Amino acid sequence: MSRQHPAIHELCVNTLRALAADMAQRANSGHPGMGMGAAPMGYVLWQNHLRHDPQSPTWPNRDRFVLSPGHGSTLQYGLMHLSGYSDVCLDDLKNFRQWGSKTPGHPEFARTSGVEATTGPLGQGAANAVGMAIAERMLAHRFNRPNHIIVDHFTYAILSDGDLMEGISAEAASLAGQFNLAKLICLYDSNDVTLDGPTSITFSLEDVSKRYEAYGWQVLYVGDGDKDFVAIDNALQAARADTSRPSMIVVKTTIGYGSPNKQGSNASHGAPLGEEEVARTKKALGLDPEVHFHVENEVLAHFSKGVERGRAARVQWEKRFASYEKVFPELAEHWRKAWDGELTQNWAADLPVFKPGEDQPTRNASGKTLNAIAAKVPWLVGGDADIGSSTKSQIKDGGSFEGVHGSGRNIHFGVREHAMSAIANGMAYHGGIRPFVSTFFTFVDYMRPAIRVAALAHLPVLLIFSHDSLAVGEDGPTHQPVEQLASLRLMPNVVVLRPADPNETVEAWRWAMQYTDGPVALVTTRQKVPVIDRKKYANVEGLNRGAYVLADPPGGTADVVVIATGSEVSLALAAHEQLATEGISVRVVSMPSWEIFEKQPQSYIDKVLPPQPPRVAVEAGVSFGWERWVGNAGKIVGVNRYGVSAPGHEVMHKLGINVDNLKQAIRDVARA
Ligand SMILES: Cc1ncc(C[n+]2csc(CCOP(=O)(O)OP(=O)(O)O)c2C)c(N)n1
Repeated sequence: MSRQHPAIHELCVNTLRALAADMAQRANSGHPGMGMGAAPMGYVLWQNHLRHDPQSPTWPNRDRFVLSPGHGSTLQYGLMHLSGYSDVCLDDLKNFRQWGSKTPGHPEFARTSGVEATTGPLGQGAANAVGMAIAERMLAHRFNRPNHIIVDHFTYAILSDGDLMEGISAEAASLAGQFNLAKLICLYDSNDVTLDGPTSITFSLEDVSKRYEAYGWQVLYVGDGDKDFVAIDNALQAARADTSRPSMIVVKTTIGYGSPNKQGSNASHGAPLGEEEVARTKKALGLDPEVHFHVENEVLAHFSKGVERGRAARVQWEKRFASYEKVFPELAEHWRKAWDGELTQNWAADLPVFKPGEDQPTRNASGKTLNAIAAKVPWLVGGDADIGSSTKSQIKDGGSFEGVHGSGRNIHFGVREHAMSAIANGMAYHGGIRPFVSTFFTFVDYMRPAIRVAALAHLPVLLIFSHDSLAVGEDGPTHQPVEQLASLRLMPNVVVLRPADPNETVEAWRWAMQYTDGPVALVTTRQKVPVIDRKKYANVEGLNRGAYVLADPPGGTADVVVIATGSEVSLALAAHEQLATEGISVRVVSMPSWEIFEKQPQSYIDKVLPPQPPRVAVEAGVSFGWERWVGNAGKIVGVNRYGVSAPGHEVMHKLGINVDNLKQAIRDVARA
């Protein structure tokens, strides 16, 4: 950091502060305080360390930057604007938080080129950054060769008091320490203020530095983060120099720095300063109070030096990659495929096929399928929250991930479901990797905030769940999901797949691997289910349409259509056969995925579910939502209560998920 020209540093930082105040003022909403207070650390990081190139925002070996307190987006947009990102020109700053703008209230991945992660729900970004750092290590291990280093970047994140209060950041930091993720560097904007007031009322006893030291991080301290740019720079250098641990730089700052009446208080946190206060602030910062959204040419010229460093790094990397490509053409081809998410031609060549009689839990079928795919798709990696042996989500011979070199394809997340899910998001943001994560279905509730972000950021994360119903049995109601299917189906852009049998499980994996527009939840059983005889019943390819006619009565006209998912499909088939002897003819529709089915042409939907006859739905979960498919004339066999600790088949039977109950519902609607 140049000590000779402090004035230009100050001018750059104050320009960022004024832009933050102007953006919130113009929008009449937003959070100016953090953008103003964290401007020095943002400036020093972007100017002296971050290797990025606004002309090529997605070059693979760029450093990653995550602004975990997304409410401080004024800082991110200011930095992007001064660096020359075409998506963040001056008009975009003026359109902050407006309909269709590239500068939404909180940073949104894929909306604004150069934004690496959707942040806003506090804590998520902290875990995303850990995922990015894991991805970097994994790709480094897979692709780097002696004298041919093509992956070696840092992941930087700014965190706030709010981020550090959220449990997810603790889970993620603990893992980052465990994995020695030395290329992860966090800057903590420690301003002792949150939304409602000073942290003395919420966060004063905890010693964050000691906590991070205990996690195995290097902890550095900057006492005056408002003015001591050299200290911030020195800390960043020390962080980069530590090759054995992640680093946390605690930077003491003043929220709303520069505002005479609001700095240091939550008054500057989440509301515009007010026109007069903005003017007073600019005056205090030595800027012209009359002009808004003003950037001196020398600021742009100075910022271009930081950008030039990143551009040079990118150009140099491209040269390195060109020579890598010559020496390792096959690896380079793999690299391209991994980044494009392009599946090799034979990726599905060895998928298992299960014969009738090979009854097994769908979790087992899932594990076999995962392994068949993993053998062909090396960028499929993931892990579990300490129950991979139960969810059958381990890649055999894949090794356990360790972060020093990045070897191993199985990430042992430990009992940290929330961080696991957000870390997988970070890996997906990073690129070059297709991540999966896994746990018992009932614990999806511990992952929901991260799944929601994955859905809205369109991240292709695979969520593998087992133990999907009351049939979990003896572990009891805490472990028996009932409302989880309905609650996941509620979330826009989450595809839920609950396969009926082992072969539908294979097909579900085949579908999921080819889908990259958002998270897919694969929901499997703990208990054995029969392999459906496809000679007798319809082909499994019907899964690709979300729902399909599995069985029709011999004559073709049904008295009732039964719709079932997962393990209940075999109950529906039993009812179909048994009721035939009573003269009631039943069509069975297997509906592994609502979301895929509802996207089919109406003609197909009407063919599978014609307006007549009436319908019955059966699923071992709450009936909520099934009205949509069965209509007013239909019936739903579901479970609108929590389960019981007892053998699984008994719980299912006694709570109504049995053939007799289903047959009775069918008779009822047939006669109505
Ligand atoms: C999970 C979550 N809970 C609550 C909020 C609402 N919220 C936004 S900012 C904030 C307080 C943030 O304080 P801090 O992180 O220290 O930011 P600063 O005051 O420094 O801007 C809260 C509670 C949120 N964005 N995410």
